[in-house]
Amino acid sequence: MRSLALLGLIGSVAMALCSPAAAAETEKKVRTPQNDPSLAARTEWWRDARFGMFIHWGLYAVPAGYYQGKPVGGIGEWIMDRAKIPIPEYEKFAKEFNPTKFNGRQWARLAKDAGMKYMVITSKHHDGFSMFDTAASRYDIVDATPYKRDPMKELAKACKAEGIKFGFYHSIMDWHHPELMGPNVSPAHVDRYVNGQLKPQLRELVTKYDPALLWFDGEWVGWWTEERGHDLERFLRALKPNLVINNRIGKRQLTDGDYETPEQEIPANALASGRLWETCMTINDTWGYKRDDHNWKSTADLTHKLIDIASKGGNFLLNVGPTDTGIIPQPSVDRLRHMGQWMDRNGVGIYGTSQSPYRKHPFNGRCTVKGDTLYVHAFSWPEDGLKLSGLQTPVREAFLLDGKEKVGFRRQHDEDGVPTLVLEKPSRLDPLATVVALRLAGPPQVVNVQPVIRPNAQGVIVLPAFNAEIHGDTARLEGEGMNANIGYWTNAHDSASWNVLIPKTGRYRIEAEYACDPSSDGSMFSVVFPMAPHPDTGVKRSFAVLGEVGSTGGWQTYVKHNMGSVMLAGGGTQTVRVQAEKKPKLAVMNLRAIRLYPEQ
Ligand code: FHN
Repeated sequence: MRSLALLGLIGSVAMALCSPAAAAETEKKVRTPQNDPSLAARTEWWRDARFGMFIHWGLYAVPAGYYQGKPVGGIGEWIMDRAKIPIPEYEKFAKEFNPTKFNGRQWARLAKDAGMKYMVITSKHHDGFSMFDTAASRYDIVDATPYKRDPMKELAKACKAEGIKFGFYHSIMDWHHPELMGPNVSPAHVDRYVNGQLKPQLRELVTKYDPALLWFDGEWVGWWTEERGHDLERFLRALKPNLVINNRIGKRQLTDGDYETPEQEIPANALASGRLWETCMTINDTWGYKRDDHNWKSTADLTHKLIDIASKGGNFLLNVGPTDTGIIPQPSVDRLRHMGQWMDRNGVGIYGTSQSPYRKHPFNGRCTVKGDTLYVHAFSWPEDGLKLSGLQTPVREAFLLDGKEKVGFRRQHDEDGVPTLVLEKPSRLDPLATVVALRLAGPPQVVNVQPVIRPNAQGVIVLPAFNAEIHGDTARLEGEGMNANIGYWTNAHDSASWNVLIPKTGRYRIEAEYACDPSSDGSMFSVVFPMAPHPDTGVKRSFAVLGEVGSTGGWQTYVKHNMGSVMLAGGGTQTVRVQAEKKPKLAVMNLRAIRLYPEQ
């Protein structure tokens, strides 16, 4: 009853917020569930869902990556642009589009079997072709193809039957309107498109198919403005107040829509702004079907991505690109079914969970949280036990989510005196990820400890990427173990740091192991060491060793770059930091490790 009453309260607050003054107020602020009760209420199902199916399906599935007998590079749904296909030529694909093998119930059932709780399908992509029956254009699947049926009606009904929330992807940019192309689009043309097609079609989508979510895209065009985005959002909220809408309805500002949409990438941490977010990703390399794209991600990789995203409080919208006959490629089906079997056993550790208390996990895996339960998702398990350093809350019991086998545990302190829970290796591990539920004495409290790095047997101090504390929203860890690197370092203000024990004062040669693609014009960085405070003023001091990043031939072609030797003060633990000293064209570098070699 409490939650119903709460919902009632939020519902009434939501109505109050729909007044013009309140709407104007909302448009100006960073909107999060914490500061916007109506956003919290309408996104409750979405935040619980965590996992959804993205579908890019349209005329581009007919050429499937080829035009005039030649392969066309890039993502399949961009073939009209990449191959510079004139509109009349592209329209001819409609006469070949006849998805007789389409079965909406099969697609909805696949999403359900995969453990996905919602589906977002292209009602209209940038090519301007409408995949639903619309009165606003004859360039649609019913009027322009031999199929003559509306698959969206069938799919919406099937999703409802399978308990899958249904949503549309709708492109603002529209290549079927030449008047909207080029640098000087007149506002009158935009008004005619918005009032003559965009809004009428969105009204049709909302009133005929009752979607729970609208996923906008193509908002980057110059003629689409922040104000037009707010106007469109007001229009839609008036049609259906509890519609979940992404940030691409505007210009991807923190004040646009209900959530952020990182694409083909996973943020390093939960978003500092507190905004909801969803990573959308292809299962191979293309959104729309391409007959020659066989670069399928492994099920383990996809499952680890889902877990990583959930551990940061995000959603995973994983894409499939059906063929022009209406078939979802078998490699996609196989992966989704395999993920679904894992979700059947372990979905409790994903659905409705919130972000991990760890900023950096002290083991190869991730955590999620629900109330007093900490879910430990282990990608591998050391023979001598999985160490959860920093967990302060007492553990009542530990068991495998899959089969409820009890998991033994003991408490100890690690070599830095940090309280550590050691989980004994279970009798069997899940090849995708083994999940242990820890029932705690209360909500999990952890000390986000960073391991102290000591010299190895040869006296060398190795600062690897996987042990770094990464600061900022763009740079993030890629890969696992010693092959991991700090990548996506596109913001020069991001940095990485390590806690290091330098046992004695001495001279050390510094080496950086990094990679940098020729497409990025390299960068400058520094390795910063603390110094003793100024003897008179006590002011904290540090010194930096500069390094230059040149092209190494590729983002995964690593070199060991000698940065020279310096005297380092020994004694206690100190923080060593790597930071950019020049704004990169693309990214600072991919950093695998910093090494400090003692010199006699
Ligand atoms: O240009 C589109 C692309 O075709 C695809 O739809 C992705 C997935 O959301 N979004 C845009 C690229 O950012």
